[in-house]
Amino acid sequence: MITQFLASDSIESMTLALLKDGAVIIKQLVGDEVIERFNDDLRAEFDRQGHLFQGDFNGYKTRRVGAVTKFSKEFPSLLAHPTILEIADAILKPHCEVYQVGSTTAIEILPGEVAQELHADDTCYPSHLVPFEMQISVLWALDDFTEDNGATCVVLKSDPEPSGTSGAAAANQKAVMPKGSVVIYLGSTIHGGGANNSDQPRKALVNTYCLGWLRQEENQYLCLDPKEVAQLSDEVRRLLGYQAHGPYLGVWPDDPDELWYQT
Ligand SMILES: O=C(O)CCC(=O)C(=O)O
Repeated sequence: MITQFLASDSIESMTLALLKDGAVIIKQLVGDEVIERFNDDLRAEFDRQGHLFQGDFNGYKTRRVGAVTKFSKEFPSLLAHPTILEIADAILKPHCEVYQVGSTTAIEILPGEVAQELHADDTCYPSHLVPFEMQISVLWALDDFTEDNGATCVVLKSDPEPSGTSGAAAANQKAVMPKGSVVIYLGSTIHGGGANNSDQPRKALVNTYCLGWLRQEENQYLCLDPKEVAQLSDEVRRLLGYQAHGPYLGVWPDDPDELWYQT
């Protein structure tokens, strides 16, 4: 079973379980009002462009919206949620100066969708070359996730795949959780969207945080207009990649941090 935590539990216990099992759930980390505002922000985009990203991997009864910061004023409160950032600090900061957002994707799995191919998110990098995690994924439930509506399927590292099992059957756990909860998984954790055998859509928002010296999976500099970036808080701008990594990577002449490195 994916270990479930409450927001009041210690970050250390969540991080240890995440490293051991590959995935943890934090129940109802944000209230329904946050999720409702976020769902309202996304509805028009799911309907307008969600079908454009259908295919063998994403599914043919699933709608997706990328560049989520562009479409939602509520999203930064999830992206920079203090509990999430404390966990990202613990997993990623030992391997970089600063980490950054890798990708932002809203996913609506419609009734009748089949289970997604199982995969690890860090296959966008040559992750086999390093002995540590390069990214984490944080998937927020925008609806209640149930046994049959497409809850994310996860292969727990602590619960090895039984011999002879492959494909969807190898995903031994489902992230069943109420709306407003999150399932956090490591970049190397095998997982996939579940089959939706219910009569209602299942909505989620997944974003990754990756080491600051990596190329971002989704190009935030092209996703967002500079005027939109200017509206964001300093913290969110930095998370989106608008900061240098140490003194030598991603530098620019007007970098406000430049002096910091000279002291
Ligand atoms: O929708 C989900 O539950 C997971 C989606 C996913 O893993 C992906 O598309 O990479």
